Amino acid sequence: MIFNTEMETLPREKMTELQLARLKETVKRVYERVPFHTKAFNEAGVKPENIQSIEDIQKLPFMKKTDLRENYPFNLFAVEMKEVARIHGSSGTKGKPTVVGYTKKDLENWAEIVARAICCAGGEPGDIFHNAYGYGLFTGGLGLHNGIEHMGAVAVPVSGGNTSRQITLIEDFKPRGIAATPSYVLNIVEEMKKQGIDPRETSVKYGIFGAEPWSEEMRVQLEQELDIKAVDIYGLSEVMGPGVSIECQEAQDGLHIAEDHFYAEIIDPNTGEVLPYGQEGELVFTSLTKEAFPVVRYRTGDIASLNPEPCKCGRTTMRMSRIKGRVDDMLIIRGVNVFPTEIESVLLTFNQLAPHYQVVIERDGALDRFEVHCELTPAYAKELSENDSSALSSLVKEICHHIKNTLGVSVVLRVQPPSSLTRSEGKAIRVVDNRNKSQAAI
Ligand code: DLL
Repeated sequence: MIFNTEMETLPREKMTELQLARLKETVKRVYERVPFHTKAFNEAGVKPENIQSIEDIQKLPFMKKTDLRENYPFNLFAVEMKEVARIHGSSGTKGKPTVVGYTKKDLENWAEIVARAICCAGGEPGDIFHNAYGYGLFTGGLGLHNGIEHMGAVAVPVSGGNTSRQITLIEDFKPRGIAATPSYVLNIVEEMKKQGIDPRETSVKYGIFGAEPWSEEMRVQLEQELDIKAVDIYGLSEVMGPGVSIECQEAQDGLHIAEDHFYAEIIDPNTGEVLPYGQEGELVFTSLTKEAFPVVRYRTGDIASLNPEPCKCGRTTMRMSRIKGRVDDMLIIRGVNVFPTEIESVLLTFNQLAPHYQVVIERDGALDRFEVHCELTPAYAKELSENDSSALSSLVKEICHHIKNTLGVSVVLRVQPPSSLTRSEGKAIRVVDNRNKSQAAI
């Protein structure tokens, strides 16, 4: 059963027509109700009536994360507080938290968007669904939760953490679906193996993984380890939360955007110029139906590309590529741009390595030193301890060589014993920047 099939299969012209009508309403709403937008529109010399075609969106000014921080907590809300039904936000590890609000109608729309997303991933009404995204200000837990209930599945609101209890509940409740960050699922898998449980033998058939960048190689690993279909779900609190886009289980080839609610653009992050389909750049979203917290051309900081071609699953909605990384998390290693996911892709081709890693940047005199910390699998560590240790140095050489060949950069590789890197319960910290002793969560 697929929710709102009509919206997912509209011909492109019809979708554009709908988007334009909703865009006009949104633009009018923010211009009339939110002083921040009135000022920004006036400065850009644009009025709501100047939006006559969907391309006219390019006349509108961008919004950035700093605008949310500067208007903390509620100055970007477009409704009075008595109309707000819920608040979410970011954890604020990089400064003040950012706060977003939802009216009852926003929450209903979001529940429907997520219900559609779960169906897209292979979910069916009646499924028991293990939701291991964190509940709280973070949108992952409650966002998924309302969608699970809305589609007629059974929500198990386990949240993140307490991994052995998660395993007991999976064993006892026998869920068909599971949602968590990919890094936390790996953590659950590892714990299952420690307990002598074969992760391939559980009841789980599909996984909805996201909230952090992950690679195609990681998908292969998760699908094999758990014998499931794994799909990528994307979203951000500023735009709504999880469900802005999701892969379909049929094609697993790009994430279908809920285009009736969100308009996507790709821009050159340096110039702000809109880029053609297929070209990689920064993802920008405009909300089309949100009441409490509409966003206009919000710069997500995430790198992706767009594909308007209909999908083999039958949906006609625009697809975005998997997120390569965040603009802020791009590593510039001696002039070469590298994202942690690209390093992940290389590491995961070595079956001697466990799928846990971290990039650590150290100050080395005047230069930056990039270290990649990774771990051996327990099986390979055991094999090594029984054989000669020169095998380890040849493995390190081979991995470094592979990184150099594929990404064009030299890194210092630190291969560590099993279970030595910190495990995540939510979003993994992939980059540790020790130059200023500050940590960046991605
Ligand atoms: O992470 C919402 C979410 C919850 C998405 C559960 C998916 C599942 P925020 O905490 O506001 O919201 O963080 C948003 O996380 O701008 C991306 O940088 C990153 N992100 C989210 N999903 C993906 C994904 C939630 N599938 C930020 N792939 C976004 C890569 C992702 N990065």
